[in-house]
Amino acid sequence: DPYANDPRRHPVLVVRTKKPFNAETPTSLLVESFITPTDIFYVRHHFPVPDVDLSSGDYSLEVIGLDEKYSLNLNLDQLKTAYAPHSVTAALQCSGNRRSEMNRVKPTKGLEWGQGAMGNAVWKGARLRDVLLAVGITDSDENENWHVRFDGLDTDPTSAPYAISIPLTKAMDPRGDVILAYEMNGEPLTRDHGFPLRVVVPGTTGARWVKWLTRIEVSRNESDSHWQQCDYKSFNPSTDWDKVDFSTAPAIQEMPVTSVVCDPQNGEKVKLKDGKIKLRGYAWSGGGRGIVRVDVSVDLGKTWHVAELVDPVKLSKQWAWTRWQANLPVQTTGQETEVWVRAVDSGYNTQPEGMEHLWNMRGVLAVAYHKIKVSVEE
Ligand code: MTE
Ligand code: MO
Repeated sequence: DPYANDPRRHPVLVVRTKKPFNAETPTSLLVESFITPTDIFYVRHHFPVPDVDLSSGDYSLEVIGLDEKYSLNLNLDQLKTAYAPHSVTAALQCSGNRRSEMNRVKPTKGLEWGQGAMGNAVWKGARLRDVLLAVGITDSDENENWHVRFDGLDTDPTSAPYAISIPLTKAMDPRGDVILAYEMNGEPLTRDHGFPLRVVVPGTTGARWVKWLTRIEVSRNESDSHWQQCDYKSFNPSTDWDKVDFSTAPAIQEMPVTSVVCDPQNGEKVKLKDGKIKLRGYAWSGGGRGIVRVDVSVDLGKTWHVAELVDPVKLSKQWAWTRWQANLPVQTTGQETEVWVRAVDSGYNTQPEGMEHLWNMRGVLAVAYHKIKVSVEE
């Protein structure tokens, strides 16, 4: 069993698949803290978890500039001492977060994620920009359309590593905060989250945050891996597996704005307090666009209330999520009440109303209004 050496996990995680291990955080716990504790942070693996023993000296990071003109080989200590550490608070979200809501329109292909394939953490590591400068990459117009490829230590049955790329402009942006992280929430990375090293690409979808990072290469082209070329892309609802041409769509990088009601949960009974119900959740947008407003409705959008933003927000370079809360007056009608939430980001982008026209065969970017039903009791 190639999975026999996988680490032990927290029992509270909601397991979607065991081998490979894929599990999400219950959203009632997500909303409890700005920083998601590492042991209950969602886990998304394609393969068994690599087991790196730093004392054996086997681990190293290879960094290769364009056309192999310059290259570096670093062990973890060398990376830590040669490059100034930088900390970033950033949310990590899977492209397929909330897929189960899209599956209610029509089944898609992918893990049956609820709303917990997302978390917010403090990451610390070397700036990728600094490492790329050391292999001869400069700030120039010439490399505007180049890419940075990342390989993990985990491999598929044909021995191809999990591999992905991001645009070089994001990697080189001095304010882009892309780091090669060796710490998560003040501790060395755990095996499930990429020990000893992972890429952190704030504002960008989880698939690009390569874990167990062992190789970086600057290239004129994107990674030619399956995951870069034939996954993590979206199509219109009429495109299905038999007619899809993956080369026609760009890879998902930045993610669109999303928001979720975490408490109460769908189907829960809620007690009125002074004629009101209390709602709590999270909101986030990609590309560093801060959340400027969260709207909630308990009457199918006839009236909207502005929720209070719990965590501080900036308009740009806002990588972290923002929790929100609202106290809303509700009539008890004996019927279930629908609660809707949607967020607006600093580009005034907002969420579409329903999943129907957002539907795509891979079930990614499921960012419609989050709608839940609760029964309200006196
Ligand atoms: N990196 C490697 N090497 N292998 C993987 O399977 N999964 C990716 C990304 N990095 C993956 C990886 C995906 S799809 C996501 S959503 C995030 O890691 C999940 O990170 P987490 O498990 O730390 O939450
Ligand atoms: Mo993902």
